[in-house]
Amino acid sequence: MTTQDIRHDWSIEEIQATYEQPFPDLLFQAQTQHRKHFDPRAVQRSTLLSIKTGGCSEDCKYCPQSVHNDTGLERHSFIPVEEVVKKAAEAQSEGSTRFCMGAAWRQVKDGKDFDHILAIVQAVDKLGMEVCCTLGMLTQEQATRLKQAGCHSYNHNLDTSPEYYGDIITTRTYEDRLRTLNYVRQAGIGICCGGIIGMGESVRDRFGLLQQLANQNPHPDSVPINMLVRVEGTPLELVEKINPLEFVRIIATARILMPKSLVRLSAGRTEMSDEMQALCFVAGANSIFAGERLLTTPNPGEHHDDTLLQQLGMYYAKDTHDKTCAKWE
Ligand code: SAM
Ligand code: DTB
Ligand code: SF4
Repeated sequence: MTTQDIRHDWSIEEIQATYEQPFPDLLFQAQTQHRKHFDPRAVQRSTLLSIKTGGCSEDCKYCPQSVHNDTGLERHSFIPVEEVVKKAAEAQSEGSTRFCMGAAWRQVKDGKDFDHILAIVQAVDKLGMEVCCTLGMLTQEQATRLKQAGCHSYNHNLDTSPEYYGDIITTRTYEDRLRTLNYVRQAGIGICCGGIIGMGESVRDRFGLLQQLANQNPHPDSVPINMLVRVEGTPLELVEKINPLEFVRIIATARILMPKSLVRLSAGRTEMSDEMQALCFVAGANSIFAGERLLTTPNPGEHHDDTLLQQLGMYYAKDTHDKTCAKWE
């Protein structure tokens, strides 16, 4: 295998060979890449907030917010700007450098809802935090307006391989996702793009997802790797839980394929042991979602995370742009 760091031409066979190495070799390779580009002790901290909850028309089989899934989730329309700013300021005082706001939409519609989003983005940007949004599909013009309002990053996941995608979502296509990602890139907004592991996909599907992510040029700035949160009332409620070591291997492979991207250990941490999370950090994960809640499901919470990082001799990155703390270059 070639050792050139940044590549966009990974074949499935190369990804498989990377992933299947003996565990010590895989972790050594991942750590080596990680240490070239990042402080291995620093973890970037993001806080999530659902600003419009439930009632989404898409049929994503994993999602508690889809109208197609009977999860008993309470719907909420928009949170007022002042309330969002208050929550963002709290997150900042707890050590988060990025505030990520999610809306349960298939796509953004122009008009008063989008104007409200733009006002929120401007207000959170003024706090000096990185603003991230995840709102569903966008047009080029909407992406440009988000950028102008101060949106730093846009989360839009590919979720799984192109081959397995249709088993999980039928109301939109892989191409729809790629199109929005292109608009976001064109607008000069950072890309946050990853997927979900543990939805009943094959290991080859996981390689397919990693290939799609790593062959984007440039690589996504951040890559959220979610472990499925099996929510009651979704069609994936009873799917088998993924083997923790397979998950760690995926994190390590993502780190090797995308050496300069933030690899975010995202949903599913309440079901991970501290030991599993520690292995993920050693494998190259260097970002988490903090707080008691993700969008609608529980997350370990500040106290647990602070204690864990302390035990590991690790710390939160003070500023994603602080080169002594997050990125070394
Ligand atoms: N509606 C927008 C969209 O789908 O792009 C934004 C919000 S959506 C909840 C953001 C991401 O959360 C999804 O792309 C999916 O990867 C992740 N997600 C949703 N439900 C999840 C679950 N039960 N477990 C793990 N990740 C989940
Ligand atoms: C991402 O990849 N994971 C976050 C964020 N992007 C928006 C969302 C996880 C959601 C988990 C299910 C929930 O809490 O509703
Ligand atoms: Fe959930 Fe987003 Fe899918 Fe809607 S588009 S069902 S909010 S993941």
